[in-house]
Amino acid sequence: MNAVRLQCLLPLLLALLCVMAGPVQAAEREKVLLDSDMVEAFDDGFAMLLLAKSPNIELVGVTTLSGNSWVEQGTAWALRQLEDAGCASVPVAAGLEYPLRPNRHELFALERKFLGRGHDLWTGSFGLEKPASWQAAYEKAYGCKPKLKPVDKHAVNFIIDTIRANPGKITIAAIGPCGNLAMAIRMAPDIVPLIKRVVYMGGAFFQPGNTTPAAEFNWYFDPEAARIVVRSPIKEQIVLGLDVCENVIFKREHYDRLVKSMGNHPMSKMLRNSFAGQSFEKILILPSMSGMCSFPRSLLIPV
Ligand SMILES: [Ca+2]
Repeated sequence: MNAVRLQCLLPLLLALLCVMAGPVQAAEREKVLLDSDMVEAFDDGFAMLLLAKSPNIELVGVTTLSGNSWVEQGTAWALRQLEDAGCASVPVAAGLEYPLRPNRHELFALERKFLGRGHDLWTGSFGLEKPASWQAAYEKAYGCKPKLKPVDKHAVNFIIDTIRANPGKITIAAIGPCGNLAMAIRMAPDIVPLIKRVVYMGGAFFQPGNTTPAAEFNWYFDPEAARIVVRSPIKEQIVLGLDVCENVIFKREHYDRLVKSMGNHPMSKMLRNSFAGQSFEKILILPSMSGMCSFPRSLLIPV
């Protein structure tokens, strides 16, 4: 399951960096808002840190919501990873706890029974116990009190305010379900023409889904939200579905090299924990990660 989720992230990063490549001066760094169902030292965690550390990008904020994790967990993990990476100044705003459709969590098992299962057994927050708070999630994960805290603003309002304050300047990397962005558009439709672009990890177009035989996890988690956002007249939307993402593999040799290079960095233990277990041995030994440098451009599907 881990390999599949990680595959979903690497081409997105490449696409972001490609889209934003060019003669960018240090003073004109591309402003990116990352909207994520955050995990620890894995796909979305790597995305956040790469964006936070990229010299061409200004990561203006990280907004979290439930999906691969509960929003409480994702918020805790975002804060801890930014702290460990020396990026404590990046604001984190916590967002939606549930998909837009009422009682969606209760119906997940039933839907899967009738629709069938995809090749990824990961069920995210559909199958996890909900923490009492982001602080509780943090203390359970790290055994101590958090040093950082999220901003005192809901993620939906953070998105609205950030877009309005930077008209035409913000790229949104939507690498989780689309609930935060959908709510922002519903609450403040004036932001739609002010968004520079949205780059999604979502959907499966010409291949089977990973959660059901037809559906990819992010958009299956909250299909109403995805519909609202994708159908909004945003200037530029780039969708990287499973068709792109599952061509990109993170192999054991890449993991070993990464762990070695990290030495005793605080995130080294986090990384080892994320990749521990049978799933790595069984699934991650797959075709070369070099695919991330040669994935077919035709699969960057404009909508
Ligand atoms: Ca994600």
